[in-house]
Order: sequence, then structure tokens, then C-alpha cells
Amino acid sequence: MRAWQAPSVPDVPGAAPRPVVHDTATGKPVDPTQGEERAALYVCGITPYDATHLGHAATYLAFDTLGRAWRDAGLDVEYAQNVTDVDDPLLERATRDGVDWRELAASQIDLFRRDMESLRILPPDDFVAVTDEVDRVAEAVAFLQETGSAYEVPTPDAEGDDLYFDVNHPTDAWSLGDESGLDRETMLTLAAERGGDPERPGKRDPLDPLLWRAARDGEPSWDSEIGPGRPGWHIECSVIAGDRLGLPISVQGGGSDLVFPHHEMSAGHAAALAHQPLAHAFVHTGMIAYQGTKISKSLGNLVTVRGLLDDGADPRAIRLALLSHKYSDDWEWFDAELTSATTRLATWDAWASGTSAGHADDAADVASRIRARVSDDLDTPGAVAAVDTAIAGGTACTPELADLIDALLGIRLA
Ligand code: 5CA
Ligand code: ZN
Repeated sequence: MRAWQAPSVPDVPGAAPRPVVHDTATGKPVDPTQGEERAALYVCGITPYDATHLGHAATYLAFDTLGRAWRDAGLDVEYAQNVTDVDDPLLERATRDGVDWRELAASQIDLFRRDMESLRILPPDDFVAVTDEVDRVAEAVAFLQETGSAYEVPTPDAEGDDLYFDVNHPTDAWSLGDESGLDRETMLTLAAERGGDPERPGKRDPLDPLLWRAARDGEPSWDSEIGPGRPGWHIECSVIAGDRLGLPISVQGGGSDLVFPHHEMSAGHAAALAHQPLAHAFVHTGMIAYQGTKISKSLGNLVTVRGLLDDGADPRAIRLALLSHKYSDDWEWFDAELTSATTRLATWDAWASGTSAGHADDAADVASRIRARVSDDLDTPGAVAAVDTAIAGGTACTPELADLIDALLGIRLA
């Protein structure tokens, strides 16, 4: 499917150090490219019913920064992102609002594209709707059935049976807990909260996740080699990442709400399908809250990119506000974030347009400092501080420095 228009990214002389990022699975900083010239990135995309809130924006901005840092380090980046355009939360929202689920998804995907363009987020090379990949998913599930990793759970209300993944069936590249490091009690709690069904009778293990949901009356379904139905959630990401990028990829990314069960199970599926780990690193962004709780439409505390833009915000200021926080931290959005980012941006613009005097000699040092901060686990607050310090210390903004700020932070100064 069409992604969105790419922002221009200046080529800047010199090269940044290779980025190191925090891997959730090992808890350590790693170079997820393992010294290769190619970096393969998969980021879990939206479920299109409440796009684009600031939590989404912050997550995609973090991986945009990683892509920019890799490019600045001279690597070839391949990037795929899915869109979960058929799943229970989307269908429930469409039913509640009395709209067709396809129309809801299409309109939200469009909104997401426009918001990503406004924020100058680099588009993925492959932007993949799950509804376009149903055959591939069915083929993968059939393979899991043949090789003993998938089994049927009796489903009297459906045409055929639902298929589940056996988390205890041995694979050579994964066992339960490898990615998340969580204990079983916590896994059971999180599975129940995040789309799993530990209470469902007939499963071999309460943690076994759904691979394929057999067709029910009133629900969308596709004919396939394993009967009519639709994909489960985790398998879509394993299949798309493997198909578009080849396994193992460098980074599997998303918000920390995806650590378990989504990324754990996606890794399990990938191992059972390809005898490979899904990724060299699992990178997670923190959750953004507003008015005390995680931003989410169901809680009614939605701050959207579109809402801020409609109220007159400069998209660069939204970007700068988000970059001023460390990607992996949980943090709370206050309306004052935008006010202070707007003030900071005005100072940066004035500096870049040369209305403040300064020494050009130090500009190269500032550029190195920004590169060093960004490549050190995407320390964008450190990079922002480096610019503030340069301005306060009287460093002039050379065209090369302005280009570097654009290339790495995605902010084109006036
Ligand atoms: N479609 C699935 C992934 S396959 C999904 O989680 N969709 S989503 O629309 O719920 O979220 C899209 C991305 O935004 C995910 O990476 C998710 O972890 C992230 N995200 C959702 N809410 C927040 C939040 N409040 N703060 C930061 N990131 C968030
Ligand atoms: Zn995903």
C-alpha cells in the first residue's frame, strides 16, 4: 500500500558513529546491525481507529530518529511497517460508532499519512495492510500446523476451528520469556489485558495465542487454505517482517505495551516458521500519558497531532516537544510542552537565520556532539541540549550545522 511522502533529508559531510540502542530482551546496549552495512527495521504500525495521538507520534518519531541516525552513519536502511486493518478493537469501534470497519480504517490510515507527513517522519519502504497479506498468513499458519506448533481449539460458533500457537512446542531459536524476561504470573495478567484469552477453554496452555480466527457470522473473513477466517494479531507481524525484510531483522520496534504478549509471541512464531530469531534487538518506546493516564481514545484523554495542528501548532514544535524527552521514558504530556517547544523553536530559527552573532569555528564541534548524542541510544534530549548550549555560548549556525540538525532531528530551521 502507498506510504506517505518522504521529507527531504540533507546529505551531511562526515559520518556519525553507528547507533547503539537498548535491547529489551537482553537489557543491554547493542549495535543491532552487528557491524553489517544494512539495517533492517520493522515497526509495529497502527490499528487504525484512533490515529494519530501523541503516543503514536512519539513512537514513530523514535524509529524515524533511528533511521536517520543509521543513514547518517552510512548504512543502507530497509524499513517495513504494518497496519493492523482488521482486528477486534477496530471492529468493535466500527460497530459502536455504526460505521463500516473498512471505511473507518481507510479514513484513519489517511489521517495517519497526513500526520506523518506534517511531522516529517520518514516513510517505510513497505507499508503493509494486513488485509493484503491474508494468504501469506494462512500459508504460515498451515506450515505451523504441519510442523506441530499450531493446533485447533473446538469452536462451535464458527465455520471451522480457531487455531492456536503452542508456546511449549520446542523451537531452536526461542522459548517463552526470551524477549520479555517476564515471569509467568505477569505474562498471564498482561495477556488478559492486551488481547489474549488465557481463560478460553480447550487451549493447551492459557498463554497460547490465537493464530487464526475461524469465520463467524457478522465478522469479516477470507477464504484460505486453512478455511475461512482472519489472522490473529502476532502472526501478522512475524510474517510481514520475515517476508519483507528477511530474518533476523536488526530491530523489532514498538511501544512498551507491545513487549508482552505481542513481541514475545511474534518472536516465537518467527522461530517456529524460520528457525531464526525475529530480531537482533527489541526496542521499545515509553508510554505517553495525558491527565494522569496512558493516552487512549477509550479513556477520553486523546491529544492528537491533528488537533494540535488545527489549533495552530507549528508541526516542527510538536516534533521538538517530543524530541525533548528520552524515547524510552514514560512521560506525561502537559499543554505547556508545546508552549516551551514553540519558544525554543523561535530561538533556534532566529539563531539559524543569523540574527544572533556567533563564532563559526565551534559549529563542527556542535555537529559532532549532536551526532554522538543521537547515536548513543537516541539521546535526543542531549542533542537538543547541545543546540541550546551552542546558542547560549555564541556558536554561529553554519549551513552545514543547520543541515545536520535537519538530517538527524528532522527540523528545518528558518
Ligand atoms: N497495530 C498494533 C501493533 S502491530 C498496535 O499496537 N497498534 S496501536 O495503534 O495500538 O499502536 C501503534 C503504536 O503506537 C504501537 O507501537 C504502540 O506501542 C504505540 N503506542 C500506543 N499508545 C501509545 C502511547 N500512549 N505512548 C507511546 N506509544 C504508544
Ligand atoms: Zn505488531
